[in-house]
Amino acid sequence: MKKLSFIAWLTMKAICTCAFCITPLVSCNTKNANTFADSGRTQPTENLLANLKALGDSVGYMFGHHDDVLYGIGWVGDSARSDVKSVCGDYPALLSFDLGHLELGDTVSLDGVSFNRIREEIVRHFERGGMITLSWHLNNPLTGGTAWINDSTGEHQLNTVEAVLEGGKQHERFLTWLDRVAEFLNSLQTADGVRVPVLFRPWHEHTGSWFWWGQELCSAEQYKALWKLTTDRLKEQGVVNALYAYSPGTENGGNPQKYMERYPGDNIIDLLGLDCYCFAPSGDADAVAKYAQMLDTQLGMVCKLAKQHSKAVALTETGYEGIKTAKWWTHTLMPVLDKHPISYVLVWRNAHDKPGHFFAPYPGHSSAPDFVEFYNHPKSLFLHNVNGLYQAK
Ligand code: BMA
Repeated sequence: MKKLSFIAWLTMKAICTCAFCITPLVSCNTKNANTFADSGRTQPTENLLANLKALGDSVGYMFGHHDDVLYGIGWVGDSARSDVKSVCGDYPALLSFDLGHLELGDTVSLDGVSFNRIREEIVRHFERGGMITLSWHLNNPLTGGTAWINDSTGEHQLNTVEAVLEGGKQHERFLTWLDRVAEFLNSLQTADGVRVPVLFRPWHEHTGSWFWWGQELCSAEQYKALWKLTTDRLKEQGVVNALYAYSPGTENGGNPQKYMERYPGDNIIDLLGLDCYCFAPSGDADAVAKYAQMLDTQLGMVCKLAKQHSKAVALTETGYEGIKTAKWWTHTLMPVLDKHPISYVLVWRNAHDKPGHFFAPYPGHSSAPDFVEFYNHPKSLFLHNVNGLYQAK
């Protein structure tokens, strides 16, 4: 019932504000799909950005899930399957994937999925009208280790960022890593040659010190230079379909100066994000309430900054591992999201091979009925609510 009335409402919104055209996506594919905006990016990429900015302010927030269509609880590699869809009947509006190990020239990602499959799912989701975001848990080019800092090998003492910047001893190697990412982004095309716009979100959670690009492992200037090197190189390699997201963690404690301390600049970043998780391993109500409060403070700050800088804004990663309270979706997450003009909320993956490591419900999970309520909420947008993401307003 709700979906019918909601679509009517969305249509009205489209008529009133022209924010979201309900014409099918194909019309975008055939007409000005590969025309370019002044920025040098494709027009649909710029349209996506404009629509992201408008979304939060008007209709609501898209729901996203990492690796949603690749695997879930009790399955891996099935076709057209999604735990989210199995629970509520619709795909997430936003799908997220990770490029970790692409830099090595591997054919399979750090989470065991082939990059060919990831590419196929990206194109398929674009053709369904949905949005795609990409993270990158790349290895450490200095030590050969993972993206995560290994304390026992003394990695905390090393400055890998310095080593990959110009003049550093891993600079050349790092350029080849960036070129592999560029090649992948450039390969994201439909059969008709339409480039698929994506939101790229490298160097995330840099305010913590668990990745080699983290707070205590490089200076602010080096971190900003890393961003500039990345975006310059991707552009040089012909990438015209990427938007860029900045997504610190919550370590700033709600202080906007601290949030912006390592901001690479308005000319580089398109979307201000936030990675903020609910840590309550045994379902402790106080810990859950504390998360809601922190999320509220943080989103208030990030949304204000996004307005000041004319950027899109999103909750780029969140979730409650194992979702230990059955009403978490409508009692904890939703009331906070409703207060802030974000364009999307993304929850992390449902690992098929790591028991308990899941952030979206699956059929039979105790929070599944509550997730359906969240799905039925007018402000939460799933795939069928977002036609027109790549079209001009
Ligand atoms: C982390 C965990 C890891 C995974 C990584 C990249 O948060 O989910 O198991 O390898 O993200 O997807």
